[in-house]
Amino acid sequence: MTFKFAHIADAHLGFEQYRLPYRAEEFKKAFETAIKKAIEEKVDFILIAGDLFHRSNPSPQTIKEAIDILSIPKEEGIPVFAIEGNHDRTQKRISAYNLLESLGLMHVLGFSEEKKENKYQTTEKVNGKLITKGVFEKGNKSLEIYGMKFMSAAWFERNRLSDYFRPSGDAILMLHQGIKEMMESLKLETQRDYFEITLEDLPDGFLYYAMGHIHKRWQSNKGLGVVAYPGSLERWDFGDYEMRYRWKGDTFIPQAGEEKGFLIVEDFKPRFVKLDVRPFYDIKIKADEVSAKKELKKLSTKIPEEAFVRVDIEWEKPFDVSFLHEIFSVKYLHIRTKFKRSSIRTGSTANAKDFFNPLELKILELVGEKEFEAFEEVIELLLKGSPPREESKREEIHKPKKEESKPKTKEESKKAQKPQPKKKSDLLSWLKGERE
Ligand SMILES: [Mn+2]
Repeated sequence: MTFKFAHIADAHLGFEQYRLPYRAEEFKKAFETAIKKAIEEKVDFILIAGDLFHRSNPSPQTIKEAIDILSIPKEEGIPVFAIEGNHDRTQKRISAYNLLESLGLMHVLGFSEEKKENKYQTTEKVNGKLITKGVFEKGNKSLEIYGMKFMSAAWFERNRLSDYFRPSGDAILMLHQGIKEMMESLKLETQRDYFEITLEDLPDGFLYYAMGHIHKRWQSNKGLGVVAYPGSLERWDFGDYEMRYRWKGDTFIPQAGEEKGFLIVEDFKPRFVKLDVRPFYDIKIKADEVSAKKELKKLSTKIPEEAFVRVDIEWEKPFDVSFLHEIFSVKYLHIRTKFKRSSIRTGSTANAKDFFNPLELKILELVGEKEFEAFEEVIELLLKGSPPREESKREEIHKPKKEESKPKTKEESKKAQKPQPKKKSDLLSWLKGERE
């Protein structure tokens, strides 16, 4: 008799991608479909490896969606084991997961403040900490399911997984972390430095490492165990494309991306189950207006209407790209341009670093990505960033201007006009909380 389970990660319920409410609906649908397919597969249990929710404080509607969907396996008597991800963990004592646990819809694994003892959970003290693990019995076989919510790199500097997670029999370990070897092999556009551990850091002796966090599929081995990431259920961004078209001087080279879905694991061997999700197309072209128009028009016939499309146009001279909206009758179109401009003053190249302070540069970088989701981050930066700026301004205003009337030489005024970038350390020290 073998164990059969579903391994789902990064459902991100409540994520209004590109601020489109219907995308949250689609993320919900994907999760619902995954759960239903898992039940059709007659799994023994379901693992949710973090980021079930997009935020740690999901809206009542999003919580209701989770309740409705997780009620399906509950009615079937299929237990769900879960850990919190970086998106939905909370520093508060009770998270949305604990709420779902109280409703009997899931079993939360990992460090715990209370002893949980029931049919599917047991708690033990390891290294001075209470750790709740899952237990699943089938016939005369027993399986342990260990897990831990997302932990920062700082935690891994002080702790080793093997200090806390030591299997005593057949066991699974569920984590929401990035693994260095994975990040190096995937060459991602985003999430590039999202790793806290290496394969080496994974504790020995587990038969299956059920991973979440990185939104792409990946698989490796650790001892006799399999290390697997199912990836996110829905497409995360245009780097997570279904199809990519790269311009090779005179023609587009198509490159198929990955399918999205989750894993059905039988006898600790994962098998991918595909979900039909909204297609993302990523197009890049470097051409003048006439060729770009012609080639993109040709290409557009290959792209389904329901697709999300990103077009990158690059050329030596700027031109109007509004024709793209006529060419592509798709659900969502994101245009990015990279045009060379003739420099106003010859012999000098403008460098953003000369004009903006580090805070402004960071915000420009975030906002420059038109598809950016970092609104809160920007607001936080602005809020955090404003006091020192305000202070220095105020200082200027209140300072008696002694030398105001003194005429300046050409050289001096030139110097004065050139914005002085702030010390590099300013923003960094503040983000680290080193403000006085
Ligand atoms: Mn995630």
